[in-house]
Amino acid sequence: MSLSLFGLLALVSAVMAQTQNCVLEVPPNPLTAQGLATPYKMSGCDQTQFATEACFVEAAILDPATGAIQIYNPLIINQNSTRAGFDFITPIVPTLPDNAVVGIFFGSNAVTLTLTGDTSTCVNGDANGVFGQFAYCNTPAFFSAAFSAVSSGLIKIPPPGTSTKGTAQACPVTRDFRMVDMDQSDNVDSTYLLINGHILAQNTPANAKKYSNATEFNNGSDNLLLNAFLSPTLGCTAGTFEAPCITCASGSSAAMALNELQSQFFVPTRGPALVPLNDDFTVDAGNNGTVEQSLIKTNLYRAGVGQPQAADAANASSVTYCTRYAASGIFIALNEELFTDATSPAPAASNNLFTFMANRFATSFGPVPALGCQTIFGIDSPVNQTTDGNGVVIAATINTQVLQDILDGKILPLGQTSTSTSTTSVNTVSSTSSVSLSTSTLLNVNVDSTTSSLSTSTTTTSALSTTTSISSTSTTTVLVEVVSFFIFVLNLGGVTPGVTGSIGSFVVLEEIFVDLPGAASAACKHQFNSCASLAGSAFSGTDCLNQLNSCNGVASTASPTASTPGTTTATATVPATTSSSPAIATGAPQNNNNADAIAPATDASANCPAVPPLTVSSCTASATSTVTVTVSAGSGVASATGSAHRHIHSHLRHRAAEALKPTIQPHWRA
Ligand SMILES: *[C@@H]1O[C@H](CO)[C@@H](O)[C@H](O)[C@H]1NC(C)=O
Ligand SMILES: *[C@@H]1O[C@H](CO)[C@@H](O)[C@H](O)[C@H]1NC(C)=O
Ligand SMILES: *[C@@H]1O[C@H](CO)[C@@H](O)[C@H](O)[C@H]1NC(C)=O
Ligand SMILES: *[C@@H]1O[C@H](CO)[C@@H](O)[C@H](O)[C@H]1NC(C)=O
Ligand SMILES: *[C@@H]1O[C@H](CO)[C@@H](O)[C@H](O)[C@H]1NC(C)=O
Ligand SMILES: CC(=O)N[C@H]1CO[C@H](CO)[C@@H](O)[C@@H]1O
Repeated sequence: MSLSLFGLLALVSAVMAQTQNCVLEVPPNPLTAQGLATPYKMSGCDQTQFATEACFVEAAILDPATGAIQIYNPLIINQNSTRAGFDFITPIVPTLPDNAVVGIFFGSNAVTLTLTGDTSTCVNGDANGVFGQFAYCNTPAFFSAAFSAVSSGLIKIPPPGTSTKGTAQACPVTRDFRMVDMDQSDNVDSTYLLINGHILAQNTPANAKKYSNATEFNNGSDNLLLNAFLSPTLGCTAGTFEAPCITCASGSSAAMALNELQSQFFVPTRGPALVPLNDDFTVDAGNNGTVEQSLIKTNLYRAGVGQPQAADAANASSVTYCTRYAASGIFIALNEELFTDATSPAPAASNNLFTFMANRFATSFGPVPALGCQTIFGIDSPVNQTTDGNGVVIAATINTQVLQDILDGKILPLGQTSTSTSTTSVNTVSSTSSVSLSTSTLLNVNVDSTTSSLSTSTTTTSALSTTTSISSTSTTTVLVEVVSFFIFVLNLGGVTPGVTGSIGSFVVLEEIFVDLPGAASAACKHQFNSCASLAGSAFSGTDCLNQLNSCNGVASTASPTASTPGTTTATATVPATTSSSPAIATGAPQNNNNADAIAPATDASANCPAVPPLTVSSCTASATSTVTVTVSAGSGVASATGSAHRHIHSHLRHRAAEALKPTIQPHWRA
C-alpha cells in the first residue's frame, strides 16, 4: 500500500493541470443507518482510480448516553453503469443507538470534491468555492456532543504520551505543528476493496477474509502517517485512539473524529495548529487567478473539524502559523537518525521516513498554493534536498538555524520590524497570546486593557512592575471587565463569558435563555470548551472538568437581584500546572449590585505556573482587581509580530455572528 498526502497530491495535480473534479451524490437521510448503508454515487471521477480520483467517506457515530463511538465507512461506487466500480457488494448496515449523533467526513485524492444529493446537513465550501478535497456533514453537532460526553466523563481519551525511542518527546497529535502539512485536518482513514478489478466493497472483516486477493485502497493521510509511521518510529503507539469499526478489516480504526478529539484535549506544547487563513483548502480563487484568504471559509472548515472559531483574521494568522510551523523542520532534524531507519510512506517520492518528512515539510512551507511561509519570511527553502535519477529524495539537509531564528522572532515577516524598544518583543507577543486565549473565545467580554510593560494604559500601569531584564522577562497585567449577571471566579482557560440581557431573556454570546441558571450553565460550558481547547501540558482536561463542576454548582443557584447586570473586573488566565488545582484569578466586583449571582472570591493569590510555552517566574495577586504575572519566554517561542494591545469590543460579536452564518445556511457551488 503506498501513501501520499492529500495536500501534496493536490499540489502535484495542480502542477500537472489535472482536472479531476468529483461530484458525490449523498444518499437520502445520510445520518441514518439506512443512509449510511446506501452507496454514495460518484461522477466526474472514477472511484477505481484510487491514487488520483478516489474519494473516501468516514462516519463517526456517537451514543450520547454512553459516550461510545463507532466508526463506519459508507461505500462509494461509480454512477456510470458502464464503468468498473459500478458493481458493488451490498454494504453492511450499522446499528445506531438511540439519539445517535452522526458526523460524516469526506476525503478525496482528486482535485476537488463537490457534494450533491441530500446535503442539508453538509458543508463543502462557501459561496465562492469548495474546500477542495474535504467536506463534512453534521460534524459540528458530532463534536459538540462529543465534547459534552468528554466533559461528563463518558468518553475517555487516551493521552498521547511521551516517545519511548530516541530523545524523550511529547508524542505528536494531528494538531501538532511538528507534523502538520500544508492542509492539516483533512484526513480520513477509510479503506475500501476492489474485487476482481470491478466490484467495490467495504473492507469489512468478512469481505477482507473472503476476497483476500482484492486490492485494498486507502487515501493517504496525516492519520496514516501518524499512526502507521511516526508513532511506531517514535515509540508512541500506546497513545493511539481507536474505536470499533464494522467496515474495517481489523474491527477497529483510528479516525479523523478521534484525532481531532484527542488533539482538542491534549494540546501540544506549542499550542494547537488550527486551520489558518493560508490553508489552501480555505482560500478562495480570486478573479485574476489570485488566491484570496477567507475568514468565513476558514471558520467553516474549522467548525467541521471541531476547532474553535477564529474571532478575527489575526486569530487565524498565516504569519503566526508559519512562525510556529518552523518547529516542524527542527523536529524532523532532531529525529533524523530515528527517521532515517524507518520505512518511507511513499517510496516513489523519498527513500526513508526522514527524507519523506523533510520533503513534505519543504513543500508545505513553500510558496502558494502551499502555505507560503517561505514567501512570508522572504527566505529560500530551509531544506536542501538531493534526488536520485528517478526524482526520489535520497538526502536532505534542514537549515535549523533559520527555523530557530523564525521561532525566536529574529527573522520577521518581510516588511515588518520589531516594535519593541527597551523590552523584548518576544515577550510582548507571548503576553498577547496569553491574553487572546481568554478573550477570543469569549466574545462579549470587554477587554479594557491588555497591556504589556510597553503599554501606556492608565488603567493598569499602577499594577505593573516595570520590566528590567531586557532579555527575557516582561510583566503583563490583564484586566478583563465582564458585564454579567453571573460571575464565576475560577478562570482556568478563560473567564466565563458574560450573561447579559434582561430578566426573562438572558444572553450568552449569541444564545438566549429564559432563566439565569440555564444561561449561567451555558457560560460554564463555554468556559469549559475554552479550557479544554487549551488543556495539555500546563493543565489537564480533568482540571477543566473540576472547574466546570464547580461552575455548574454556582450556576445552578444563580439568581439576579438587580435589573441590570453587574460589572466585574477580574482575571488573569494563566493556566496552572497539571498537578495543581485550577488557577484562580481573583474577581473583585466593582459594581456589585447583584451579589447573589456573584460567587465569593475564594483566593487572593493567583496560582500561576506555566503557560506553555512560557515560564512564570513570579506571580503576585492583589485582593482587588489585578494579577501581575511575570513570564519569560521559553526557547523558540514567539516572534516579534503583532501588537501588545488587543481590544476586543462588542462589534466583534456581530462579526463572529456573520462569520458563523454560513454554517447554518451553507452555500453550495452549482
Ligand atoms: C461512462 O463510462 C464509459 C466507459 O468508461 C465512458 O466511455 C463514458 O464516457 C462514461 N460516461 C460518462 C457520462 O461519464
Ligand atoms: C480472487 O478471488 C476470487 C474468489 O476467491 C476468485 O474468484 C478470483 O478469480 C480471484 N481473482 C484474482 C484476480 O485472482
Ligand atoms: C486583475 O488584476 C488587475 C491588476 O491588479 C486589476 O486591475 C483587474 O481589475 C483585475 N481583474 C479582475 C477581473 O479582477
Ligand atoms: C486564537 O484564539 C484561540 C482561542 O480561541 C487561542 O487559543 C489562539 O492562540 C489564538 N490564536 C492566535 C493565532 O491568535
Ligand atoms: C545544498 O547542497 C548542495 C550540495 O551539498 C550545496 O552545494 C548547496 O550549497 C546547498 N544549498 C544550501 C542552500 O544549503
Ligand atoms: C493520495 C493517496 O495516498 N492515494 C493512495 C490511495 O491508496 C492507493 C492504494 O493504496 C494508493 O495507490 C494511492 O497512492
